[in-house]
Amino acid sequence: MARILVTSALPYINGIKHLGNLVGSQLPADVYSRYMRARGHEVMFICATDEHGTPAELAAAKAGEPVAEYCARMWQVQKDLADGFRLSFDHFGRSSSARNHRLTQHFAGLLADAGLVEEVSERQVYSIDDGRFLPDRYIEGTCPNCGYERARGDQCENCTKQLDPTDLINPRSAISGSTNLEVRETKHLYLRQSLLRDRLREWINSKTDWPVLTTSIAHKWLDDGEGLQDRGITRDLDWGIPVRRGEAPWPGMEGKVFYVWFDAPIEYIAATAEWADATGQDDAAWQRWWREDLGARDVRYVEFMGKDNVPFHTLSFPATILGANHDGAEPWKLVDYIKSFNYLNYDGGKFSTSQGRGIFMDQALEILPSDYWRWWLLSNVPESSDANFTWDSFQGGVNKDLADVLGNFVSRVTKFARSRFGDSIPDGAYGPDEQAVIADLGRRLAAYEAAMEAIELRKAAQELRGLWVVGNEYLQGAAPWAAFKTDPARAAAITRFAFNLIRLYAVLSRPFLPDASAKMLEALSQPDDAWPDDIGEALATLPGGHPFSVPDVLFQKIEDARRSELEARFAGV
Ligand code: B3M
Ligand code: ZN
Repeated sequence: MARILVTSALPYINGIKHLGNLVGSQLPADVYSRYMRARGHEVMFICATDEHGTPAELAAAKAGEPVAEYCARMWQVQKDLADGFRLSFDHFGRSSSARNHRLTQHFAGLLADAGLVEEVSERQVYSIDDGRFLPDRYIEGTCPNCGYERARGDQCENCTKQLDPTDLINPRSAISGSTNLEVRETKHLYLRQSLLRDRLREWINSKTDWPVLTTSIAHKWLDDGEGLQDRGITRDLDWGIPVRRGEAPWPGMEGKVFYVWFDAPIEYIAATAEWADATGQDDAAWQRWWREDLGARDVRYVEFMGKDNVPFHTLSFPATILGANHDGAEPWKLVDYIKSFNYLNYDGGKFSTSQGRGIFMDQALEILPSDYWRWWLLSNVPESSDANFTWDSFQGGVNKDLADVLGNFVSRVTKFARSRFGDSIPDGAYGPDEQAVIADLGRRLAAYEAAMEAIELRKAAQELRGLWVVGNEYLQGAAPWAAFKTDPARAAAITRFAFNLIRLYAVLSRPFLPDASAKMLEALSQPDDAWPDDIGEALATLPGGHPFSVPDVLFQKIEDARRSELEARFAGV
């Protein structure tokens, strides 16, 4: 049994996330966590809202609410949606927690003690019309790297380059749109990441099994030298974690807060501490996940994120972790594997919050239950390239995979058995046809497991579907409804085998389709639901005489008229 720490990129607090956000971190992290739990491993699955910085302030201002109240309200909204999508976090924390305040200040102190923090008098863009500095997202302009016209002050979302507000061409205030800007001096703390370049390079070079998407982005910014420029880790903002050096004040930094990208990844750790607090445990309970000297050496730490977050997780956050142990102070856990994703597009274009284009998490759940979305999103997850959501493709995935293959199998078997054999599974011994299916399923299960271990989720979804198809083809060929007329004993054996297939599918599908899986197990009166070691044995679990019920239809088909109606409704303005 292994110990696996899983984190999903923390969704910003500034609004409800769309399906592109969901499929780029939280949902794949959930499937992986569920799978690893099912395999008997000890899993800690952590997520939280990312509440600081300019996105939170701007969104709260727009909503006309004090930022702290806005964040508390939106945390609950995001938490409810996460529950709705059955995201099985061990803890869904808040980066504004007291734990994160303390831990972020603690890390800053360690970095300062190691000589990795310097005070820099820097030139920041000041908006004369807004009467304030414009850090990060408070400023927009043209990316000097790729020419994208809506780059933000901290990063270009088009080419992923990390930016400084003063880098932008044609800058304007994101608050007022004003271009009446000037550059003023202000003092900030800088993390001297450049001193860690060699260690970071060595570390990244050692990660030969990482997805190319992850390492290519890391190398792009590592090798051009710019990604590891020393960067400001403080801001002139009110909302955030006050700058302190551990527990001590930091002279000269009064009234300033840490930069959101400094405290957000630390929240992965702090949220684990929040979990320990919430479950009435002591510090040792969370430290054994994060501190190498306190039990975390045998933990495998896997991060999930969209590609725009990769620079911060391959360079900035590791710089914090490595820096904290620069002179052997505190050995915190570095990530072992970073699974990153491309973008999901909506009908050939970007999802857009401002234009109401695409589907947001709340809307999705109003239309159909979460399993429908989980299945389409995961079987189309943007792993090797960007993916594209269309209603046509969604309808196809739901109708063909879920309704026609899995749902239909469950319904045919249970209804047939009810009409011929009553309310318990008939008994019967398996023959050569069943043995052939067992051999085929054994090979396919191995491929499914290999894909899950490698976190190749699109492939895993295909393998899972393949497993369902085998059952359907078997049932079609064995035709118990025909056999019943000539050889009822044979029909009984086929039926018993088919019930065992339902149980097997419920167990294997659970990481992808937790609700459907629960319904299938319920229809089988909650049988043993352990992951199969041996397919032959697994398919002998349910004996003759075991009670069952006929479940409600597992998956409703999406009719053409409904698809057209949804297409029109979400086309945007
Ligand atoms: N909140 C960005 C995003 O939602 C950011 C991730 C933080 S992970 C520590 O894409
Ligand atoms: Zn760019």
